[in-house]
Amino acid sequence: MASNAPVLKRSESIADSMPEALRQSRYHMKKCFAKYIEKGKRLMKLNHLMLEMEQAVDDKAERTQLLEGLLGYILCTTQEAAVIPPYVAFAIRPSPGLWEYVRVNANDLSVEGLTGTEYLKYKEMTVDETWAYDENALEIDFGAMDFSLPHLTLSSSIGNGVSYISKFLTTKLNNSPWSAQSLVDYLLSLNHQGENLMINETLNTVSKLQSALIVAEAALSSLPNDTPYQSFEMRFKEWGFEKGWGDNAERVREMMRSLSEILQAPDPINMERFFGRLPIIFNVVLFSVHGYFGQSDVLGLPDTGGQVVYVLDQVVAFEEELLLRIKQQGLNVKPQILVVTRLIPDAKGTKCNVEFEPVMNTKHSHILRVPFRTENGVLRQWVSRFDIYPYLEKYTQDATNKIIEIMEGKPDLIIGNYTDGNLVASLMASKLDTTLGTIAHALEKTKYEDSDIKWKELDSKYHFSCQFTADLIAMNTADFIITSTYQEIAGSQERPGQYESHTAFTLPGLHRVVSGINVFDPKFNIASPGADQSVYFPYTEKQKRFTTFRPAIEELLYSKADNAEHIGHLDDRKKPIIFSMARLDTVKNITGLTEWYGKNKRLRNLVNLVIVGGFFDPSKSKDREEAAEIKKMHTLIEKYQLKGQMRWIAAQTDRKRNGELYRSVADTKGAFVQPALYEAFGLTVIEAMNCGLPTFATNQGGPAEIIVDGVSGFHIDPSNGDESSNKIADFFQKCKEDQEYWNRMSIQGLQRINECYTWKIYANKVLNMGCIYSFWRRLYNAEKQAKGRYIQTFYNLQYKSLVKNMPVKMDETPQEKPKE
Ligand code: UDP
Ligand code: LCN
Repeated sequence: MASNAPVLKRSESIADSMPEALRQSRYHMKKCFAKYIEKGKRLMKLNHLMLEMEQAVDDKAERTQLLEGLLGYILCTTQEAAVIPPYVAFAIRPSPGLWEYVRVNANDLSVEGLTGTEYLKYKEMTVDETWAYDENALEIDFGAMDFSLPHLTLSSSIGNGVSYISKFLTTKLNNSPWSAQSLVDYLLSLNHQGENLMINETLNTVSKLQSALIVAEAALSSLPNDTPYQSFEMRFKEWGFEKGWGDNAERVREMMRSLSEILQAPDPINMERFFGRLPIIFNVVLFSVHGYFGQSDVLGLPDTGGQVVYVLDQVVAFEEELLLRIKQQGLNVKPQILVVTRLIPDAKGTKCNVEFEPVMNTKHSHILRVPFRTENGVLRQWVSRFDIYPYLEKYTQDATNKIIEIMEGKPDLIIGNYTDGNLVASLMASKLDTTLGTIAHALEKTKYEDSDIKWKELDSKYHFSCQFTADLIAMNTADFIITSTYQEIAGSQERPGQYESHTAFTLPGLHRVVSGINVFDPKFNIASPGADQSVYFPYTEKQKRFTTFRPAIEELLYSKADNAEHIGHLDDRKKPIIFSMARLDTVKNITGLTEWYGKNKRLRNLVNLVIVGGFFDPSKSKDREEAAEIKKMHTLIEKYQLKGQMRWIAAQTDRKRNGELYRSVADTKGAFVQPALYEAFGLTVIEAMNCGLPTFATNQGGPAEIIVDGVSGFHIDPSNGDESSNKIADFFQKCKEDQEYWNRMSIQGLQRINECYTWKIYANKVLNMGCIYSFWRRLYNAEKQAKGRYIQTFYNLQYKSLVKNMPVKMDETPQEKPKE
């Protein structure tokens, strides 16, 4: 958009202002709209609209003037347009989360506002007119169930759910005695295995609690700060207080003061802190269903990327934080965390056939593996995440029984990961009435262009009809949604977020989602993950480095011969290395990076290229996309004659060695490059930055937020290979001229990590969410129940019938006993 473009007044809608904008350039616009409709009905993206506008308005000066006006602004904020001659229906997104729909009649340039539903119908007409005109087509409207719930209004506040809720609760408690009593009732309900915590029935009203707090605070004021709780426990119990306030007089006093203030005149900061300290969460279940999920030898297997790393690191961070909180609450309780995944009998040398396994670096956390069962017995082989849906309902029942048996009761918090884990988590949470958080590391919908409207074409391969339906069920069941970045929820100025793309979409012939999820819902929160800093630490920390890997890494990077682990070699080892590591999915664009490098002579003269990912024989890949990418890599290596300047290393499974690999690349004064077409978060980006490796990462998705361009690393545009490869070359050129430049970028990357991307920050935030949303769901119980009924209907009537049509793997064997 031109910098001086007139922006709409806040009060004006696009439908109000567009007629005037069209009138200003009526002659050109008539030509332009004639061009848009000349090819008949179709769906157009912004680049098509712009291209055809350029063709219609061939005078450059006129075009520039036009683009600098209001019309330019409207066009630039258009995401797509459905052309049904003589109409062109626009989906316009003036800012993150905010959409407007209008239709323009190409004959007379008249403009009318459309509702979201009307726009979706235009979109459907491009592929299926019968469905679009069907008055009884199924419409899914989760928004209709949410009308009485509070919502954010500012795009800039999206993702700050906890803070919004704290403010909202503050106002509610200030204005209504009913809410204060709800808080008392909630405190009364807190217990651990039937033993009361915080207060008992003696203090069952606001006024009784307030009076008792005054007495207790007076008693505490005479005690030294470090007086253990046990020494005044009996007296407090007589007054109606139970354990959980703190382990010593100081902490109990702080907590009681906090509550007194909340009951007198609440403020949001105090509110958030108070909830974060309440003894609510002891037992947590994390679902990460599709495998392979293991602690070693799984990375690099299909479907086993960052999610496994994330969940394992997450458990360690949760356990540490829970142990600290429980100690400070003065309780003697062991937390339990179960990571629940699938047991795969054909485990391919991994431990994915082991039922119960302690999580490394924890004391009380375990992996529980539950097999997929069908009427023929246990399913032995791995199943792609796209084909997993038929097994999930039975899996949920089996997993729930097993979890309750192990935990001797129900968990306090359930967290799902990815579509399958989220669906299972929602079914279980609804059944047990437990607080639910969901995480979608990557929602598939945005990864494939027009995946909604083209669902019929894609369904046999990807089963998106099931996936998107399952995603909606999980998002709407969740009490809170944990995201890694703002982008994940509401995208950027230019691009809609992953969740935002579920606001309104349509699967013609199946259902029209008029309100799938609202990104202004306060359930959305941002908690970015970190990287394990005992593995990914700066290359400068020489005494900590894993020197035992040196010979292996030397061989991996520099030996001359091709073998099963690497192909290609580096002739000039004095050159810095640009390094990338990822699964060989199309979206990771590793082949794109290889091509950019191949084409850019200047870059080739400055640096070598090292890639880690996939393996070399496409016929051995079980993954459809991976096989295609492997073939492409071979073609590119040949085409650009890369041997001598490029090393391609097969997927690596040893995290510690990978940590040392990043650092070895840093030793060469190289850089990490993450060229993905879209990346939800991008763990490799923060791993590299933790190792002090300057990083270039895609501007599409999470990395755009992780890195401040030119300060803590660099953004690259995956759709503009020349610009990106030149940006990398410029960096290395500059490093040659200014010896300190590389060090500065390395240090600034590390600073960014330590300020924003650590597991400690993450665990603290997420457990606070668990606590505050446990109360929130109680407060809005009636609304939750009503929505639950709607979700249940959707699940039973729609999801289950979709699943029935999916193939179930047949080569199963009778139930066998899993290894202990
Ligand atoms: N990884 C690995 N070996 C490989 C490729 C990737 O160990 O051959 C690890 C990588 O270090 C990171 C994770 O897998 O921890 C990938 O996470 P990321 O978020 O970058 O991408 P995802 O695969 O989850 O989409
Ligand atoms: C899945 C992805 O695609 C990545 O972008 C994330 O970094 C990873 O999960 C962990 O959250």
